Amino acid sequence: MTYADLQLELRDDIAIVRLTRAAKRNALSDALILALRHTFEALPSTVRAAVIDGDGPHFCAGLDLSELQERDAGEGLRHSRTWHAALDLVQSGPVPVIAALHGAVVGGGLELASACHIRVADSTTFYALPEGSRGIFVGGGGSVRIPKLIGTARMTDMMMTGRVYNAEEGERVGFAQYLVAEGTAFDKAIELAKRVAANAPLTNYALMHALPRISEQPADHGFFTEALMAGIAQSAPEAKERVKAFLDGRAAKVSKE
Ligand code: 1HE
Repeated sequence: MTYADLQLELRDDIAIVRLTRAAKRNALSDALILALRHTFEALPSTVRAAVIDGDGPHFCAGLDLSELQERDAGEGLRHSRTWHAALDLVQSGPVPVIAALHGAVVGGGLELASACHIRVADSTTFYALPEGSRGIFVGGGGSVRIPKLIGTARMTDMMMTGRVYNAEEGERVGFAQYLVAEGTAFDKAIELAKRVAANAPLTNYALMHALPRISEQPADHGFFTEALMAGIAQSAPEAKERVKAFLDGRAAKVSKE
């Protein structure tokens, strides 16, 4: 399947999903949201991790505002749910996803980045939620995901005052886990994706599906769910082999280099 504004490239077991609508700053049209959804639904089973990247000077300018004009309330609600369905497949789909950020990561672009598991930002990155000044609200899961990264107070401030965070500030408050030099976010994302892809699939599954649930459970439930997940993970043959490899001196030690 090919799409006008999205490219899928496979490099061994890494999928590279690239927004290719640079002339419109990778603004997310309905067609592009659908393309994202279909791409993550149909990733080949050989893929172990994915990287999302954007062509041109900006990662993503958010919702395609030219499509907003004609919707009534019911259509707006259904439209928001199409974003939820697509971004849920990024967050809870087949594989861990790493966002390679640069330039504008704004509005729905920030919602897309927030659905990824790891965010790598280069020094040109900036984050904003212009929904506040456009008279609208987030609709792509931002009110659920963004407070988990930076807290409700910071998100409220961003939307009420139009505050823009630069790359350093964005890393400090928790938008990105990695901050790298200009033009190097993609390479760093690929490097990380290779490491993620080398994990036992059940470990990645636990991190994508168990950890977010556990962190929202009351402690007593969380401890129990953790114990269930730990029991399942360590009983897998791959876990036994990896532990044996370490004990036999065949696996890498933890190193601060
Ligand atoms: C767009 C969009 C867009 C650019 N929808 N067409 N998002 C926003 O409110 C952000 C709006 N965009 C901007 O503030 C700026 O475009 C950027 C800071 C991202 C980039 O600036 P710059 O100077 O590099 O580009 P530009 O000249 O502003 O834009 C280039 C073209 O892209 C131009 O079209 P052209 O035909 O005149 O060349 C722009 O109109 C077009 N463009 N951004 C449509 N967003 C699920 S709810 C989510 C709610 C939201 O995401 S609201 C926030 C929307």
